[in-house]
This record gives sequence, C-alpha cells and structure tokens, in this order.
Amino acid sequence: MVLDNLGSALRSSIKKLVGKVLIDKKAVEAFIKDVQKALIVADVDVELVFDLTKKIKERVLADKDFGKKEQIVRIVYEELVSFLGVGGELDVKKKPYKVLLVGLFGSGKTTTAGKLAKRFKKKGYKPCLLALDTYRAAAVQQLKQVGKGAGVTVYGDNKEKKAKKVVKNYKKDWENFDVVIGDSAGRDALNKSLIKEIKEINKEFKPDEVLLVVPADIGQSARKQAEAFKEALNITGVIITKLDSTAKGGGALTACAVSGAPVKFIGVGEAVSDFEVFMPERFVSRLLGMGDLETLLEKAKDELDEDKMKDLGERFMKGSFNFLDLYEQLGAMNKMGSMSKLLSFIPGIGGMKLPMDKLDIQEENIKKFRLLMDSMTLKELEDPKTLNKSRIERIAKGSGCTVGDVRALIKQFNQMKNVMKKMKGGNLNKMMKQLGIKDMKALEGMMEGLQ
Ligand SMILES: Nc1nc2c(ncn2[C@@H]2O[C@H](COP(=O)(O)OP(=O)(O)O)[C@@H](O)[C@H]2O)c(=O)[nH]1
Ligand SMILES: [Mg+2]
Repeated sequence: MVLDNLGSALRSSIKKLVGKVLIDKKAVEAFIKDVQKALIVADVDVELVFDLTKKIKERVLADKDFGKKEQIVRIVYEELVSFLGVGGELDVKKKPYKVLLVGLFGSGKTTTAGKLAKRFKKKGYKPCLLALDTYRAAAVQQLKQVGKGAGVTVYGDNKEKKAKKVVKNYKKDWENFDVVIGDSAGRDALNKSLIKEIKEINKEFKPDEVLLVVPADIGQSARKQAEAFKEALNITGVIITKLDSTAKGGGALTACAVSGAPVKFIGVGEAVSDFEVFMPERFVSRLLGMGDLETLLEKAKDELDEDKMKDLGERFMKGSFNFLDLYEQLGAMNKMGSMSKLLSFIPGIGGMKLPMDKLDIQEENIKKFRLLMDSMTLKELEDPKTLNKSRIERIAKGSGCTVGDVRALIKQFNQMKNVMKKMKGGNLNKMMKQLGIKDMKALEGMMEGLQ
C-alpha cells in the first residue's frame, strides 16, 4: 500500500487508544503525540502537523460524545481528509481536452503522460500524446515507447527544437482527438528558460489543464516547488509520482495540498497501470484501515483484556474518581456483574458496614446512566459538582430522561464515591491477598462463577 509506514504508524496509535479502558484528556494527549510523531516521520511539515493535531485535539475534547473511541477515529479521519484537500478527476469538458504536463527533470512527466492516456482510453475516450520535450535528444523516442505501451498515438518530431512549433505543426492531427496530452521538457530547477518555454507552449497550445508533476521523494519541499510553479504558471493541479518508493510521501502530499493546487492523481509504480485518481476520502480510509478499525472498535466494546482489567482495578481502588471514570467502569461492570455483587464478595468490606443495599446497580440503571452521561459536557463529567438545577434540566431533556433520573445518578455516584473512600481505607489490596486473589483478573474469574 502507498505510504505504508505512515499508515501503520497511524493505525498503531489508534489501536493503542482503542485498547485503553478510559479515554480521558491524558489518553487523548498521548494519542495526539503518537499521531504527531507518525506525521513528522513521514516528512510532513512540523508546522502543518501541529496545526492539524491541534484541530483534532480541540474537536475531540469539545465533542459531546467525548470518550467514545469511534468518535475520535471519525474526527481523525475527517481532519486528515480536509487536510489533504479536494482531490479530483479530470472531466473532458470539451474536445479536444488539452492537458499539459510540466515539472522538473525526472519527476515522472513522460511516464505519467502514458498513464494518463491509458486512463482516458479505458474510460472510452480517444487520447493522443504530444512530444513537447525538445530539450533532451531521446525524449521523443521515449514518449513513443510509452505511447506504444499505452496503446495510443504519439505525435513528435525529434528534429524540431522549438516546442511551440511542435504544437503548431501537429495541430491538424491532434484536433481530431478527445484528449491531447502534452509532455513538456524539464530542467534541474524552475529557471527562466523553463518558464519562458512553458509560457510559449501555453500560448500556442491553450491547455485546459496544466498539471505539475512532482516526485514524492522530495518530501515536504514539494510545497516550495508547487508554490513556485503556481506563481509562474497557471497550474490547475498536481500529480504526485513515486509514492510507492519513499517514506516521505506524506510530506509531498500534504505540502501540495496546502500549496492550493489540488492533487489530482498519484503515481504508485513504474508500470502504466500504477496510477490512481486521488480522492482524499478513499485515500485516508485506506491509510487508517477503516474497515479493520471498525471491527476493532466493535471488539473493544465488549472485550476486556488483562491490561484493561488491571487498569480498571487500579482506578477502582484509587477512590478518587469522576463521572468519566464511572462511565467507563459501568461498561466494564456489565461484564463483571453488578457493583454490589463485587463488593459483597469481599468479606472484609461487609464488616465495615458499607451501604451495600444501596449499591444495587442493575442493567437498566447502567443503561440509563450511560444515556444521561452521554448528554453531559466534558466539564460536567469531570466535575459533577458543577451540576446545578439548569444543567440537570438540560441533561434530562437531552437524554429523554427525567430530572429525577439525573438526581438518582448523582446520588448513586456520591454513594459509590463514599464506598470507594472506605475501601481505600480498608486496603482492598491486602484483603484480596489474604483471600488468595492475585489480581483483578482473578477476581473477575471468580465473579463469573457467581453470576
Ligand atoms: N517507482 C516509481 N517510479 C516512477 C514513477 N513515475 C515515474 N517513475 C520513474 O521515474 C523515472 C523518471 O521518469 P520520467 O517519466 O522519464 O520523468 P520526466 O523526466 O519527468 O519525464 C523513470 O525511471 C520512471 O520509471 C512512479 O510512480 N513510481
Ligand atoms: Mg520526460
């Protein structure tokens, strides 16, 4: 796959996040750092990386569904897509539709000319190629070879030294085609001679599209190149080649996207079929492995592995927790059995005269609590003390529950908090050890036997 390294780094950051029991601010921050690292390694401009990840972070933290892993993945997907611009296809709006390829030496213009021609042919158009590289001796011959591979006609004259003359001389011929693709000459850099030559071609050829061909291996410096070409000439889009053969492709892609010239196609190999129209949605979806991710997210919903149990156990025993913790713990407890069952299982706690009977959290309650918490803001989840009358009313309305339900949740929460505090004083760890329970995982196993 294109951009293998970036894709796998992003996928592993997401997997790490999905594996967490609790999604809190800290988890989001760690995730953002991972994403930043992945993008920087792919040679994306550091400033752009920070702009992008800042947006992701702000959206994640402000999201009304904060804590839902699938929401975070969706935000990352959406921001990456909008970061990569509009993409696009070439519509043959008139005939002949004239496309001019420009770019520096070795960027892949001639190869791309063949790929484009083949693509148009496959779509049912009649394309031809025009050899406008009069700078290199073997250029016409090379394009003829490429044209043969694509099965299209090539016009060119290796004795003619002026590109604009080639345009003129073959006008009668190429006028009969649906699409005519001009393969121009490059230089080592965008110098005066190259600008002058392309301007002359432009005047004679009057292209409908001027596409800049940029190799991905130049990474983020593609931005400078794209901007320079755009300033000197009327570039309508960019084609990025060699995305298959570099770890810097992320840099080139994003650099071109921000230069304001839409990336239209990508070259992913030397063969004439190694060519794709660039669609940010499809591209990012593949990059993140969205199909696999959805399966992973589904699994994460109903699976508690050993690490998660440990994490949960630690938080559980800390005694200081908020609605956000409760939210996650309730989900976990669905699996483990009710809270009261868990507590009654530990004899030492019974002796501490805890309000066990009041802690009867049943399945329906858990569902309702989750519904209520879904309607809370992040601030409210983090600090339940902020819940005043008007906030309580808003939450009830937003969740389709009653004010009484919200108050019941707050009461239940406060009771749980008290129990936690007492448990902390009673040293649950020690008690568990005395009972021969090694860890939370072992406890869970015993709980299952009780249900
Ligand atoms: N791996 C890879 N190589 C490419 C791609 N596009 C072009 N090339 C290679 O890049 C080199 C230069 O290509 P060419 O079309 O002659 O560049 P031009 O000077 O801009 O016309 C050739 O060896 C091509 O085979 C691509 O998408 N992937
Ligand atoms: Mg060439």
